[in-house]
Amino acid sequence: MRVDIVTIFPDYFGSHAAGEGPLGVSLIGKAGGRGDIDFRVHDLRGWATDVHNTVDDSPFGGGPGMVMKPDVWGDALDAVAGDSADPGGTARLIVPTPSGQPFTQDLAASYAAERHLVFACGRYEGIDSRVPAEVRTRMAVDEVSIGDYVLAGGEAAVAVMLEAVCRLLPGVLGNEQSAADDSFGAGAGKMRGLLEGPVYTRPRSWRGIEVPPVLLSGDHGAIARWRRDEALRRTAEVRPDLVTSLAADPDGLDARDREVLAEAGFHFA
Ligand code: JF5
Repeated sequence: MRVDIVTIFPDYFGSHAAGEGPLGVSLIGKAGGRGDIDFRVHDLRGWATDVHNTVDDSPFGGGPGMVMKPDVWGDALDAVAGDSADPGGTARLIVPTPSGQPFTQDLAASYAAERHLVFACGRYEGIDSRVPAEVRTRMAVDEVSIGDYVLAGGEAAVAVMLEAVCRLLPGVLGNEQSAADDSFGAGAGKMRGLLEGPVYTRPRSWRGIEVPPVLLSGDHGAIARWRRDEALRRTAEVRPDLVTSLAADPDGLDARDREVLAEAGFHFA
């Protein structure tokens, strides 16, 4: 996979070749180091045309802050994702913004299946809205939010998304199963749509707290049911919206699930 990142702060990402920054460490660093991902970080100011390397201007219609200039972004994206840079025309442009569609595990999985991702990091009040509109006439463009809060720029959101994507690439994760089984696991797993319940390791007793005995029982059916019960309780407690979604899916909750949720005080709509 090829990944291009356009930003006015290329230093944020460090040199992944030197193992620096969010691209250099952990799973992403291993993926880059093994050649599974070809990362390229570009300074947007390289496409500015005036002596001050200006990338922003005042908003039409007035208001606070600055808006990133469409001409600079247009030339940058032509160079990084345009026809000559991407002969197959297979690039997908991802623009982090609080007003985008939610970034989900399913979206991460769809990005992990792409050949070429281009991330456009906005700053200030964002990028002139004609840029995504025009680029969309030639390639897939996703305006994506990683959550309901406002960052100073898209760089941290790109680091988050790349970490979610890279661990799904074939061979990147040490344990292939754990990517499918964790919270929001993208696989066809039986825990899909639920948060992970509690996990334990040795010692069996720690500071007077015992590991739940069922986990030591060797009864794999009982363990699986207990884990699902705990996952349901936790999800009902902290993410009732997820339980409501599961309850709306005909295959989402069985009778035992509904019993556990009722005992936990969850009321179905
Ligand atoms: C950004 C203008 C982009 O703040 C974010 C963001 C929040 N959730 N998801 C992304 O992106 C950076 C800030 C201001 C455009």
